[in-house]
Amino acid sequence: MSQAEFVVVANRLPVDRVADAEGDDAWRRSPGGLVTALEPVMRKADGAWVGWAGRPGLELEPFEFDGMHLVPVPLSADEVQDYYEGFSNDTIWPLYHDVIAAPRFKRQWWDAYVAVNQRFADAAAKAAADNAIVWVQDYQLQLVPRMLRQARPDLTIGYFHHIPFPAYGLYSQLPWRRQVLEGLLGADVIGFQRVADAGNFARAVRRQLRYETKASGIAVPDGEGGTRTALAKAFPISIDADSYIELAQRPEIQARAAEIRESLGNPSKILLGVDRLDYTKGIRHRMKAFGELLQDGRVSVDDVTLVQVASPSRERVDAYVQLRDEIELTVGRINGDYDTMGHTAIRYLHQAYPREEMVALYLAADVMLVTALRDGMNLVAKEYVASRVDNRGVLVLSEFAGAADELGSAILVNPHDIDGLKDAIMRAIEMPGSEQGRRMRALRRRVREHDVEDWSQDFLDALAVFHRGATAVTA
Ligand code: GDG
Repeated sequence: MSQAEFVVVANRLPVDRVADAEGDDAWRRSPGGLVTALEPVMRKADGAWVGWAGRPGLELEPFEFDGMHLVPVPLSADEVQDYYEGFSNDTIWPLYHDVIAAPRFKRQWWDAYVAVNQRFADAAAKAAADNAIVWVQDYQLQLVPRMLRQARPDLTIGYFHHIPFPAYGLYSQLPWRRQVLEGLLGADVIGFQRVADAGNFARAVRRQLRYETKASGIAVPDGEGGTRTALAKAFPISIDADSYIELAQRPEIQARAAEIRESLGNPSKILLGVDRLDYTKGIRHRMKAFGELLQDGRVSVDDVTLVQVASPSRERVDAYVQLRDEIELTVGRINGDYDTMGHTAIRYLHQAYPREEMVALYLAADVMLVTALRDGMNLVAKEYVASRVDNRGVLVLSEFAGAADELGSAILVNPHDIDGLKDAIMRAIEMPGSEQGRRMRALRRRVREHDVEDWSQDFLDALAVFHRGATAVTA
């Protein structure tokens, strides 16, 4: 395979290995938002995508799929445990989400993280043409920018961080705090979801490394006695709004939404939560508030149902096993106390659904509950808003989700304040249509004006300033 002018490096390749009709292995494009965001750029720039194929032990040569050059990085079963489930999802994930769960610091996990990051960096260095642009994605690969710069000083390197960057007091717990900062600073542009995340990062750099920062610029030693400037800035991610609008306008999806309401016994209000089953999403807080509203008699199962889609996630990490048990116990208790033969309090679905069904659910829901305790952005909030082509429905949104910076016309809540959350849910249930319309129009305007294509374009424009090559990459 020839070398590419534009290279994306992410933990996962944008494809899943599935069985085809004959039972043989085949590839299928994965439905994720990142693929949608980067696909147009990849096609235009004839780019390559470096990532893990999702199966331990699988060793594959680079291959072409659906017009994309894919470069698989192999991971052994032990590496999946130590680098991915361990360091990425049991150290960094809880630490960066304000230690909602306790991060575990294990030296063996760190060693695997370093070794695997080096393998990703080597693969990217091999795939990239002279002066190419490389865009590294997310917290599993924080060391790649520096490793890549050391191997290939000609490259222009961007990094986008999809999750929060924590306050210094928390970040400083990390035994490898300096190495991670140095790893990230190998990039020319380091993108964050919120202005506050970029601020936390700059503060950590000042405190730990004593580098000077000015506005978004950070003076990083260039190894030759001088400095180069790295840019650390917010680039809030978004969704492909048009595709949600298109789905929401399809008659069969609208019919499905009506069918969903019907099958729930036509309650007057449907509340909806859609999350990966993750302790950062505040699913327990949401259920506690709803359970108390039932207990207080402020709502009744005859009128109001909560639908909670909790898609399976990280099922081999202990904290997630525990969380699932707790949530399922809570659902069982609330339903046991309040269900009637005809109506249920919480319709709990530990399943993943096709996008069409998600949009039907968004259309069926009068109130969307996004009560994350900490969340980089939260795309579900934006998907709900984009889908409401009828300008109806109410978004209740945690101020601890990045989306709150843009979606100020939602009902903003502090999910730790259960009384406040209960009042917000009541306000949403009782909100007159005219106010729903006013708020929803403002929310939809924002999501349509700033979609995922703007996000990648803004990031790549910032990166282009550092580019030494002849051609710029455009989204
Ligand atoms: C990370 C950050 C940041 C969920 N269940 C199903 C399903 N989903 C889709 C949603 C949405 C996506 O998964 C989840 O994105 P979120 O943004 O809500 O959350 P994370 O997975 O934690 O994502 C987050 C994001 O990266 C992007 O930067 O916003 O803060 O944590 O698109 O719709 N999709 C389908 N079936 C399901 O059952 N089809």
